[in-house]
Amino acid sequence: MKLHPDNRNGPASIDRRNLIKALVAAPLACGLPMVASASTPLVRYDAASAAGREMLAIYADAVTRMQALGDNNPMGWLWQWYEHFVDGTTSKSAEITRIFGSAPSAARTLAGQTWDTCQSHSGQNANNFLPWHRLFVWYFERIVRQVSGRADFTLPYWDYTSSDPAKRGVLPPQFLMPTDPVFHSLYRPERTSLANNGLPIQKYQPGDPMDISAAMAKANYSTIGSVQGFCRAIDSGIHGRIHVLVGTSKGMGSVPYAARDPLFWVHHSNIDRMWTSWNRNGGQNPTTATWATKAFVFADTNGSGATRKLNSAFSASSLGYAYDSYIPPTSSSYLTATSAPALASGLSTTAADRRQTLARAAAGATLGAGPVSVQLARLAGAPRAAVLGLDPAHPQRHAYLVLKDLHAWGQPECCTTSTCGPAMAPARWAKTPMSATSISSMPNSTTTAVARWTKHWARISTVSMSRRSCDASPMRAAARATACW
Ligand SMILES: [Cu+2]
Repeated sequence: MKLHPDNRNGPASIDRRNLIKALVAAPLACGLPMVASASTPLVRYDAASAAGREMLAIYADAVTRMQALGDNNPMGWLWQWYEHFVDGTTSKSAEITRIFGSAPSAARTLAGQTWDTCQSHSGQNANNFLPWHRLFVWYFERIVRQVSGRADFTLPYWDYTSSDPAKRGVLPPQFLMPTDPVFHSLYRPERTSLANNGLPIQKYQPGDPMDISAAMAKANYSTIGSVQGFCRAIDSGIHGRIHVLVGTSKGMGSVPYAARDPLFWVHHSNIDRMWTSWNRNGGQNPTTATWATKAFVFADTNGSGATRKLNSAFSASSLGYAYDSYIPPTSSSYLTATSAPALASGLSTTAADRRQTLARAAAGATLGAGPVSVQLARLAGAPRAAVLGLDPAHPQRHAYLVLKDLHAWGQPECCTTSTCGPAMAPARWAKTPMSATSISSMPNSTTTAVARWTKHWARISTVSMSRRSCDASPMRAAARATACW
């Protein structure tokens, strides 16, 4: 099957889409107030700012102190790491027995309540991801205040999506100094060479892995049907990409080791800032969130346990903090691309939506290390005279390849990337660049990826995909291709 303009019929008539306007109007019309609180919120700073650098020095000292605390201390480094996930070479029960023995104790009980509780990397409700990590980081920050004796401490954020090339995907230098008298504790060896050499971690990745515009433009917090919501888009998108591009399978790149790296916390501070920014830009958290009444236990200051429902973490200001800067609303041009997943689901967002699925693959495909070709079959009724490229006279028209149900079964350290391009196209189109799609790094997660053709092309019958892995871990993924405009 070939999709191509049928010149005998002349160019297709494609009405201008009004969807973009509708999508833009909704979030911007909300006009959320600035962070307001009866008491002045503590401010989390960009790690690259003067205030952020000051906080990193306090942080580095606290990390050293926490590492020196015993494994049985809820304010210790190992404990905080284990609240996220226990060392992958052993198990929670084995570690509890090793550290506490079998005699009952308050700390032993608290370990049982708090360890291995990270959300949502083990099949839990995907919506738990943002509030659970907000609370996890918030209690950690309180512990750092106590350990450091600095009541004014706030956890800096690593602004890896900054448009500043010196910051975009580049670790803060304080994390790269293994022999520095102040910052040595922020270094970990279990990172990729790009990360620990201070180079952009996305350097050899196709496309723009630091682009969060699609996620930030999400209209809903929750995933509805096959339309991914903001929480999942962040979790399986930029969040996972940072993990696997920074860390090896014994570090940030693997859930059981991720929180051992001090970088984890400034990464999640930035993830939390994305959520706060999305809310400020008009994104609404669920109001009927029965899932969010689930309570979790965290270690707090003085080694005590604290129980919190997830929906108590729906606003940063209510927890007493703010950020020194926020991510501005996504420009309307980005919404062109982000609206495509709605199309992929078969849902028509508005009556004015003129987009149409033109072709789809009959079945999913298993991705391997080499290219896998998928045949695109034109749908009955799809216009033959499809304009599937950039037309200077009609800049609003675009063609998309939508990869649905991208699903990775591999271990989380797998760095998975699919690249797409017309495989059987004439030579002059063979190198047509497409934006890269990154499959979630987390196991058993499913996502939708959208790639937009950025050059003219007129004919495509096959899409070629492959995956790349940071290591040799086995991985499978299935993908379905749908062409739309
Ligand atoms: Cu994480």
